[in-house]
Amino acid sequence: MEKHMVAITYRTIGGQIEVFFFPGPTPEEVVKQYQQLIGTPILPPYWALGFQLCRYGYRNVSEIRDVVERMKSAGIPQDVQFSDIDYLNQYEDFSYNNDSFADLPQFAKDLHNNYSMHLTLIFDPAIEVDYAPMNRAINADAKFIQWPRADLVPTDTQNRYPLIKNTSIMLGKVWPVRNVAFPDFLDTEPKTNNWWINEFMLFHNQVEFDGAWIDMNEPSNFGTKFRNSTTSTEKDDNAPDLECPKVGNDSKWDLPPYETQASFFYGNDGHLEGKTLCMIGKWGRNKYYLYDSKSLYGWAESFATHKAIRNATGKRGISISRSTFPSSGKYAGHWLGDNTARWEDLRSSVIGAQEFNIFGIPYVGSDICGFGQNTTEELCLRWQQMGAFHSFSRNHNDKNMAPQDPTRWTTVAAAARKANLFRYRHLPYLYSLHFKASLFGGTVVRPLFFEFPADDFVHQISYQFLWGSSMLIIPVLESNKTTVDGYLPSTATWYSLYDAGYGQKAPNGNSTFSAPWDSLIPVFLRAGSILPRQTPAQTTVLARKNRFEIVIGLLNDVGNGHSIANGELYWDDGDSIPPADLSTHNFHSFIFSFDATSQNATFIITKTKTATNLPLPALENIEIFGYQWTPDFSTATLNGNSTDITTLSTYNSTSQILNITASGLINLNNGGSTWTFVLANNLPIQTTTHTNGGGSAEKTFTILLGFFILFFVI
Ligand code: MIG
Repeated sequence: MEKHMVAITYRTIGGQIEVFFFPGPTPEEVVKQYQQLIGTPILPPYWALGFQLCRYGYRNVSEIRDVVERMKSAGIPQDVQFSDIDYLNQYEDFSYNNDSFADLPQFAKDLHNNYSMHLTLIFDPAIEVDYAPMNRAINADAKFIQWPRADLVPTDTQNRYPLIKNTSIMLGKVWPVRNVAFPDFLDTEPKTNNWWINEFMLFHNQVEFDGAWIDMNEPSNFGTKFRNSTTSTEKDDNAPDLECPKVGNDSKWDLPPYETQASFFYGNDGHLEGKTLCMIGKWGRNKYYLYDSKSLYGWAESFATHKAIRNATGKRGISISRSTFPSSGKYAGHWLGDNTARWEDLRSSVIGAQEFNIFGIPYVGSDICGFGQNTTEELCLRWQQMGAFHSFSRNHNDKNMAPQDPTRWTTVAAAARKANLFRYRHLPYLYSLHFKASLFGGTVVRPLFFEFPADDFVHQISYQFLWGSSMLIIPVLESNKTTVDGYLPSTATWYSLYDAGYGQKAPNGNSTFSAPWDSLIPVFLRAGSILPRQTPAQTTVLARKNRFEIVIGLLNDVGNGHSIANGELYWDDGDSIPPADLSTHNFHSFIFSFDATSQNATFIITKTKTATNLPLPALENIEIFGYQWTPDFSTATLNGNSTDITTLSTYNSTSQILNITASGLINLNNGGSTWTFVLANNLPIQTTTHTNGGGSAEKTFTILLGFFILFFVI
């Protein structure tokens, strides 16, 4: 590879810069080294890898019940249902609307008990200042972002609220009718976080939610008067706008000599305090100016909410945060924010998910079908197909937009069903990738150049990606297509895992791949890989009870006529809270290896760690691509004992797909730590014994006779 010179220019107006160099040398190693510094990513619960549905603007619970029911009737796997701020009573955290959402507590129970599903609710950081949670906060001495001195407090506004009138809390204006305060998640005491955790617990006693969606945590404020603006954003007199100091020494935080690039890009009204709080605000118990630390707000809220969701639910839980910072991935996942229902947004989401994997936040995805503006049937279909390959896979829609859940169009429903079923079948692999990232660091959804850094061509590829090292995805990202152009790195061999040429070798280099609406998008398995999979179901809770399966893409002719492949599986209960040191968590891990020659095939499973009280479904299906010999099913043995695979197993010499299937084939629960499965091939006929070149009937007879004699000898 060429060597490149890189130059970076920083213009600073304060602060402190720390520069770290990670030697790699491969990109994946750089990410792992980076995560040694910032922490490895959180392990999501297994259900959080299921498909999720949301929209802004559900009018009531029965509307949500309907969509969940429609998804189920359409057979589209779904694990999580969301409710946006619509559920709240007057947009106040830790409340729900007693009219339209009165049924929310029962709905949560029904999701769990009748659907095996989970519920994620939105929580905004801003707390309305005159209701019970604020009262408890004040009583607990919880802190909020505040003015650094009492003389800066706009007393007119402050005096409106008995609970806080003697405080220096900086009041903003977000969704609630009256003013709001922003919890001080950097409070070191940590009274604020304890109060936040307690609110989650109290609210969970009412509504049994499973996940937390933390939005607006940049922090976002609607009513901050722009300094040059004559117009006010003020909507009603009950909640005056925030105004930052504009003159004198106090103005230096909000009127520095240069502002951020982002504020310039925002246009004429773009200033540091625009749509957020004043930079003169302080938190960390009056220790840090927002000027220096504002970017940590979402991080700090993620840190607190990670604890809150676990304390409230007693389970692993998950949070999704809009604002993140390095090391946020240790506590939360991320959605890529408000996109628009446009093809360019679908495309940028493919890049966004790869970037957040590089940032150490692999639990990431976009608003499938697009958030803003009305989507189209075709865009939504292609987005569902692609989004099924992002770890956080959620369809989400803005308030006044037409419904876009996948059941809205029969074509999209069919495509989403198919894509989700494929995803669910391969979740044991996706989960293992997350498990490994949590244990050792690294990416889950991976750019091609991470796996093939020496292949110059892949450095230009943004719109394809991998799951780990073994599965390559080529999404369709343009309208009016029934094919997609893609590139398969030529230093590897690839088998199709999708409709066109399933199980067959795919051409290396640049090709045009078939991708009609009713097909999966092109997906390929890297030769030399073994992926664990599982028969899918409507939810992951149900799928986890199904049989395990294995798919093997053989790397042929590696030397001495061997064909080989390797893989692994990490498996736990998927829902318990793991210890801080994940390596001591209760989990199973297995290594798979496959080695075949013209003589026979040997598949070895080695258990490298055993969990207690965690029985696994049996492995009952092994599908092998690129198998070049005709196996003799009657010879199958497991740990030296004959095992009957003859009834359901198949081999196709044209496609070279070997499918070994038997009920109870490999019981992964029984004692040992190694399973060795051996299958002999039908040996080429020994021509020396047939000098007359006898016909095939004669050969079959000879072979049968041979077995017969063998049988007698035994
Ligand atoms: O002012 O909660 O990014 O996903 O639907 C918008 C309503 C507030 C922004 C989030 C979006 C969410 C919306 N929120």
